[in-house]
Amino acid sequence: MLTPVLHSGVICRIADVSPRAGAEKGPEAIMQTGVFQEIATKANLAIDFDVLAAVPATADHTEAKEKEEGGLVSAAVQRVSSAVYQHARRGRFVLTVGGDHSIGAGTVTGTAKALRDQFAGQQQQRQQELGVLWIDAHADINTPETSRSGRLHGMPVAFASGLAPWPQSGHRINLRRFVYIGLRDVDEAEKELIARHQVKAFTMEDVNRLGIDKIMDAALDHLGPDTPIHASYDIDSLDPEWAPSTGFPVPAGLSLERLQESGNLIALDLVEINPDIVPSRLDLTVNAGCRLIKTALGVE
Ligand SMILES: [Mn+2]
Repeated sequence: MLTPVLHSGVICRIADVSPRAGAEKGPEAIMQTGVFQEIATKANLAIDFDVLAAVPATADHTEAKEKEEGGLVSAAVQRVSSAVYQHARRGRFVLTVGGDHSIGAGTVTGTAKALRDQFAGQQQQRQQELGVLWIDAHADINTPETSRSGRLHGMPVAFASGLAPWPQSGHRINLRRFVYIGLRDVDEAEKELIARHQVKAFTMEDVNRLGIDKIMDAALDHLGPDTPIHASYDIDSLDPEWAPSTGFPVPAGLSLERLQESGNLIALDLVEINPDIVPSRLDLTVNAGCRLIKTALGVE
């Protein structure tokens, strides 16, 4: 079994890669709490920090400007992908703090490719194929054709899986090794894509009904034993608007305890911490984020 021993980990801190102001402040807010010093001490971890370039937000929404930004975001996501790949390839646990969820297309493709290269030619096929947990109120699986908003942070799953043309096949994630947890607000076109590709999906309603431990067990069961897992966690899944009964800010409703206990977690993204949307809730959101990071790394 693949055990992600945390000899060292790496924090990729990414400012906003999309033309939407606010989320670029999330990583800084998390860093300032000192949570990483705490983790390093308690878990005796060597943590490296990697700051990845971002795309500056702009208020200019002309068509030409948006096209230019699309190109910049795409280039930034590719940089994220190769940075995550480099770290994961060395067997490091990679935590990426965003920034907006566009980066998810980069992070999961980075680990997917790293595993394939790391275990190439070996018998244990399960270890070669990444499992992905997408913990989010939204499905983020629109393609550029189906998206109504045109926003790239609603499309990372489509790009990462090849539903939208982007990564080389060696980087693509497999939608049969992919599980949604916490869905709440899914477009019709997305529902169709999820059904057509038989993607396993648990809604927030499922979580509220059965509890996160049962849902997580079912998700891990679906991915199969010995499957290395990358969790991509959108903090907006904790927002009371989307998850009213999870008791925000303590994310008991979407906790990662069970996942950590499985020993299969190799990477985590924490995205969309956006102080500008609800400034008064910043501390709560940041605390919830820190708590998730600690849980994922098994630090009390
Ligand atoms: Mn998302």
